[in-house]
Amino acid sequence: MVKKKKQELIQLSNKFRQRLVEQLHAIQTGHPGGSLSATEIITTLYYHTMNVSADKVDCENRDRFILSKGHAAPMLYLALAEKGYFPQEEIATLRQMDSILQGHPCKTSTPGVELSTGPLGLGLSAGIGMAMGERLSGRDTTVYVLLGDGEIQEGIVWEAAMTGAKFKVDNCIAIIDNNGVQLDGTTNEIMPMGSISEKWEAFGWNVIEIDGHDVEQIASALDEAKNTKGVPTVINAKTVKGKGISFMEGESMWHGKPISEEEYKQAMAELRSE
Ligand SMILES: Cc1ncc(C[n+]2csc(CCOP(=O)(O)OP(=O)(O)O)c2C)c(N)n1
Ligand SMILES: [Mg+2]
Repeated sequence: MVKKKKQELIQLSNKFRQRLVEQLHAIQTGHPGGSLSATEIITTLYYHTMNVSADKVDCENRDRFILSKGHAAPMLYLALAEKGYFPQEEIATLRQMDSILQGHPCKTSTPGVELSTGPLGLGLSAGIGMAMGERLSGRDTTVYVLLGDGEIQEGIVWEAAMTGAKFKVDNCIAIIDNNGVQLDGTTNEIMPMGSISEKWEAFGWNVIEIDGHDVEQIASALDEAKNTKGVPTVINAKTVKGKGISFMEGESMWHGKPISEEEYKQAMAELRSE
């Protein structure tokens, strides 16, 4: 990756973090932790990897992104607004009645959202189906599905994993935001999963392990995944829940907690000094 692109992705990620904190503080609701762990992944997908454009929302040849961990919607909305899918002013309406930006992604309300999500576990099954449809249509498109590490405890994820391997769905790329934390504890406390990478390998997937906050590693893993044929790829991205804000990092409490005035000031000071 050229230096300029790397800088752009890092700066955008920081800008999105600041906007996220501003907005969630303003509305006193929403999910900061899982939005902050997914920041670089979503930014790199939209600003480096995916063939998508706000001018061509319905273009047949577009890549698809599914935010299976739908509670990280605020970060997705920031990336979509910046790309021009809807005016930036809409961000201020987040989670309000009749807003186009609901607490979880809604395909029929928000331009650029490819699948309504929120109930965890469903995105990969839908993504595998979409990717198979794309392949049948002869289009060279890729479907990217972002899952949480707590989310993959859902049984349907493993049905999708088996299906992806059986039908060699190499145009569907799964990314696990592996922050080690879920809603009210660590994944080890709630439901220990052992080695996530070994589990996916056992289900027949090509596995790439990366630091999910390093934009260069994310970009090259996504390239490698796209070039891997005959087998689906999952990127096991090690991340930190609440990344970038010291008092939120690794704390399940910040899965979905309102940001107080004092916390807001400290968070913004930390992000601005980066
Ligand atoms: C089927 C279902 N069960 C429970 C929930 C409530 N819920 C929302 S987020 C969450 C924790 C998710 O943890 P993880 O997948 O690790 O997400 P992240 O750490 O990235 O925020 C839970 C249990 C839900 N949305 N859907
Ligand atoms: Mg998690």
